[in-house]
Amino acid sequence: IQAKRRLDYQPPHFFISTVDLSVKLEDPKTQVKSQLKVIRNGEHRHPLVLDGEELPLIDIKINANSVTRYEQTPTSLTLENVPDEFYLEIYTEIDPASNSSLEGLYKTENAYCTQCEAEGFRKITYFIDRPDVLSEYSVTIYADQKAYPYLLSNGNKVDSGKLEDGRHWVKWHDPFKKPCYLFALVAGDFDLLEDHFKTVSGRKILLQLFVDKGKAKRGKHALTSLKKSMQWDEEVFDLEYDLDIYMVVAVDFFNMGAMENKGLNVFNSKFVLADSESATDEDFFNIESVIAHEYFHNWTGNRVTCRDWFQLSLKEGLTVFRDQQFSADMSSRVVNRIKNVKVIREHQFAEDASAMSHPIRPDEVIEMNNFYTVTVYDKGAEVIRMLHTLLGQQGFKNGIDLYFKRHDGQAVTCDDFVSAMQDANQVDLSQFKLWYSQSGTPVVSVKERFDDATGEYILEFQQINAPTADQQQKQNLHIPIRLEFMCNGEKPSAELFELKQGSQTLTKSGFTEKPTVALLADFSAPVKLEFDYTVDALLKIALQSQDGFSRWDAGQKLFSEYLHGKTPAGSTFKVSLRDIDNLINGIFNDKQADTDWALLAEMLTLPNIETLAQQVSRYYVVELNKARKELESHIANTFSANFLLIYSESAQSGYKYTATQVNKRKIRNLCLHYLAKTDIGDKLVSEQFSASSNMTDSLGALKAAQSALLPCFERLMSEFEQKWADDPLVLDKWFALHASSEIPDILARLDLLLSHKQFNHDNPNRVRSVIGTFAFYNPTGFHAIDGSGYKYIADYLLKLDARNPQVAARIVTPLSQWKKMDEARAELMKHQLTRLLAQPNLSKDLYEKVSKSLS
Ligand code: BAL
Ligand code: ZN
Repeated sequence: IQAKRRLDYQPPHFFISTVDLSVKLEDPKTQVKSQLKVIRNGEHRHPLVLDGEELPLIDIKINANSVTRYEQTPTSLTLENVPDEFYLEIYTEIDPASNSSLEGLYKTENAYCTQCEAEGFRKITYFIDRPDVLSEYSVTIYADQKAYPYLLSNGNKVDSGKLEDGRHWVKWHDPFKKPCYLFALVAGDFDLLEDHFKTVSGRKILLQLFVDKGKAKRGKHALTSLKKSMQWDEEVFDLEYDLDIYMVVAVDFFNMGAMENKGLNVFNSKFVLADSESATDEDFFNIESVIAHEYFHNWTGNRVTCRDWFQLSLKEGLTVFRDQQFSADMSSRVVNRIKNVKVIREHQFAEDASAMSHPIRPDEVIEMNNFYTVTVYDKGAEVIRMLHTLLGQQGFKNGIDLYFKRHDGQAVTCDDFVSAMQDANQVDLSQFKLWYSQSGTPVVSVKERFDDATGEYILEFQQINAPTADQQQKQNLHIPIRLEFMCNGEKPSAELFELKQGSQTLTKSGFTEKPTVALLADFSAPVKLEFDYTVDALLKIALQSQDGFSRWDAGQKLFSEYLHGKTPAGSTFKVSLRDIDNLINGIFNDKQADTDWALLAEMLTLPNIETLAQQVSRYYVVELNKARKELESHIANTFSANFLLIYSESAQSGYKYTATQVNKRKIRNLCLHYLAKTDIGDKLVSEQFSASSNMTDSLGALKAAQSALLPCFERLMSEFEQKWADDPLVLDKWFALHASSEIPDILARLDLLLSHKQFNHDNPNRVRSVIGTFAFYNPTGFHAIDGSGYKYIADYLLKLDARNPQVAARIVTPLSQWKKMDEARAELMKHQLTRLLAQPNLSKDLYEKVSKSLS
């Protein structure tokens, strides 16, 4: 299996200016006829090579004449000596019902739909399947009218008609040129919700949301979110929607979260459907954020797209940054920042520490689907955020304006993006650009000195860019570091320090006493910080900093050091239980009005075990988990009166998805989480569960019961199961809670879940809720010392890989992160990886991840 390299990029030999597709949907044979206008790019004699995966070819014509001389392989179709400009007609037949990979055109329980990013279009028809080939599409869809009343594709509906045999057809035309990965087709019977959005220039856009029959009520929040997104992008980035119609379809079988196809987004129903009874506040939040993300792609991704897939972060990093800014504006900036940073520290740092380490713009790829990663997406967004920090909002906006002025309608590179930022601001970003090419998590190590006599305070910074699995040589990066200086009795002062060299000093003078410094405020760069904080300094930052993020971060540091001190990993400095008590006392005394409930909840939450694992070179899973549980129990019992008081103060009736209500539910469920670990736990949790009429509080009760191993857990879980027996999307929460339970017979429990009547091995949401949750979020079960957890996952992946390689390759991630484990576990994990690698016909997806993790 061959890797593709970024530096091997060559422009395409041919362009395709127009595509006229006709798709006749039928089982088992769907006919796909495509007429392409092909134009040679420059002067050369290369053959036309089209991509196609396992496509039965029925006929092929050039300028209406059948072609007999061509070369067909399982992945390509080659035509020699073609004219410089011609019409190519290709007729293939495919079987969407048997396509379990959910890539290309596939059939779900009651609808046909497509997923073409990254390279799925080649499973529908032969094409030059790369993002720098932009074409104007016309699409005609034929299907049975009764079963498939809605036939949808990109752009505007231009014609439709009925046929005699109960079938009908609809023709679509998309006036915007696009790469084939943005093509979409959907056919089905849905409930339709409609609304309108009036753009800043006064155009009226029709918004349509298609959901499963009977689910219309659950679609309202998504539609509202869409309108908010459209308005925000006009207000913040001057970006207006371009077509007259915007459609969103929710489907149950979907590999990703959602897909930004031009004018026709396809969504995993999990990111569309919500009402208070069936969805949590977190679901509501995620829907708003994913709807925004896909909408924002219309400019950052669709109007300006990627030249090649190595540039994926061009659109994803930027669009994640935009959706994060949007979410921050819709709710709390600091709580959103904490949420983003948790993802980086928990998942992205882990990826960097693994064999899959790669820069946000990768250099080598075997299977592109493996690079839709936290590095490309979330670290990519951090890189954009650093640009925003360095250039300021206006400078950043000027860069964006220039980017669209230069590149609208083009397929471009990350370099083009940085050039626009650079030219619009007349700054030199050449060193900054290394963030695109260099992988790994930089360590910024800082030492402080204070001269009593002169009042000078000196910070010595050092950046350490250690080799990673994919790159031995590293260079110094341009790292923006926000700092806050705190002195007794004075207003804290903040500043931005730009670390560019290996070692660099910052000298401040005029202090009458040694200041307390909070480093990396707002997590201004995706780095790990090393600094010999004292416990007192951390307590001061946690309780007095002006910056909510720094307060939270200092508290997390105290919790983390305390916990590592309880394991053989040890800690860099001693934090005692008294220090923890002082911290929590301080947090409670500091509690302010309503708006701070969410931050208070964050401050009182211990770092999760996955994040803790990334802070040390060896992950002592059992010891760390035990220490974490004991600390939670200590906090719960020491501060039970405080928790109980807030628990009752934050009670509320009714449900609305508003910031005030959400924040109250958040703190209240956090209190319940701790109170569950006290002697009133079982009673309180049962009461909340019975009284709750919304999913946030019901799930809060179940999670509290699970975490505290309460006797009521099993009973409440079976009540929940009965109530939601016919709602698989809700049952996913139930599946996941069981799969993450730290019970001795967990594998038997998993077997039961897999044989549940609502479980479906072909539905990625179900598979992720059981198998994914166990592998990622059941530390003691997955890492059982006899290796049974690893074997269970490997056994499942061996079966899953044949059906859905993309999902299999995601779930193998925890197994591939064996390097942090003790020798015994590492060996057991490698043994399972070796078993996987020995499997004949292993997918490219799994092969790439497994082989890298073993090399
Ligand atoms: N482009 C794939 C899905 C997303 O990032 O929006
Ligand atoms: Zn995206």
